[in-house]
Amino acid sequence: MDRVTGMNRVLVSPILIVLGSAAACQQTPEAATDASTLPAMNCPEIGDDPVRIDGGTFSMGQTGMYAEEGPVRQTRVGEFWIDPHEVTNRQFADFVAATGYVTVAELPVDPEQFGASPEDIPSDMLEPGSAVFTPPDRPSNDYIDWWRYVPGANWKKPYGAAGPNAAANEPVVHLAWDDMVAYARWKDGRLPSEAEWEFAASAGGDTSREQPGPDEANSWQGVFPVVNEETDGFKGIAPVGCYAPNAHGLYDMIGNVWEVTADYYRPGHDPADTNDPQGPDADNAFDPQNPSLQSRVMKGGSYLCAPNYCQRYRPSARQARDPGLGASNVGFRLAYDSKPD
Ligand SMILES: [Ca+2]
Ligand SMILES: [Ca+2]
Repeated sequence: MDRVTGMNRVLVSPILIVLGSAAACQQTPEAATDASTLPAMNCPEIGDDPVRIDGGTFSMGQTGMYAEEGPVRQTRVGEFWIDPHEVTNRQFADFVAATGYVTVAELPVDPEQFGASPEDIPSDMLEPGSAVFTPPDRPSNDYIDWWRYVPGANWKKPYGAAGPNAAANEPVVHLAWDDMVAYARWKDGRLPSEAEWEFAASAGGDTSREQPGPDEANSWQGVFPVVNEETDGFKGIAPVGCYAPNAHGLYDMIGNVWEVTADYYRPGHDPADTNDPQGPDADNAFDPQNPSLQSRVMKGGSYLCAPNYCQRYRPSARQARDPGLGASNVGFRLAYDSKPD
């Protein structure tokens, strides 16, 4: 059995440094809603077989929402295959069992990555862990108030060592870019390009500014980050497949967890790059919030997207993702060049 080990955290976001440590926080991370308290939800068992997406041309991008989504241009993508749902903990556990892989969030933390003296770094942050959504007890517009670095949080323990184990049919979270790539190689797949993901998510629909309703996707109802009415049935992550699939038969493209794509991030699209675009080169990646990082594009929004915050639960919406740090609302799904075995 090969033992595959994730790369060290050579890319660490300044966000990690400014995140408060869990010990300094009065609140505790929220576990997913107890299934016994949920309204009746249609969460059928769904298969893992990838779906073929015929190539085509579509209007990629959006105007009138966030500036980074434009310009709209007719964009072609070729045929590809894509997972019908976000990669689940069950699927990732199969990978770990077969390879012995250890994720970045489980590895020792190198103090040198912070660029500061070890005595200036909170001790919690020198322990393996990940970023966990922790709702504040007062209204806030500052993400520092609801993201905490939680030692012991990783894909197996999404809310930290004292929390529940990861549920088999929920999407795997707390992975770094290298972890996703390692899983993709094991599955003979790859992360989709942003254009492929957006083409598959829009599924022939018109570009819309509409956010999905609570019966359409796992998002946040109420005033984020304080009031979570959970009228969609889930306070946090939902198992995959609880909401109706799109016209391609793909579940949870919008909402539940963000999905990382292969493209490097920079604000806006290159208007000339319309034939199976792959995003900017690494040298041209630019994440305004983390200028020192080569961030990736993530798509679809998450269970934390609300009408008053992060109106990015739409196919054309996009956000930059730190490649070296996982989070409790970020996952992925794979694409394939041909039908997988
Ligand atoms: Ca929800
Ligand atoms: Ca999703």
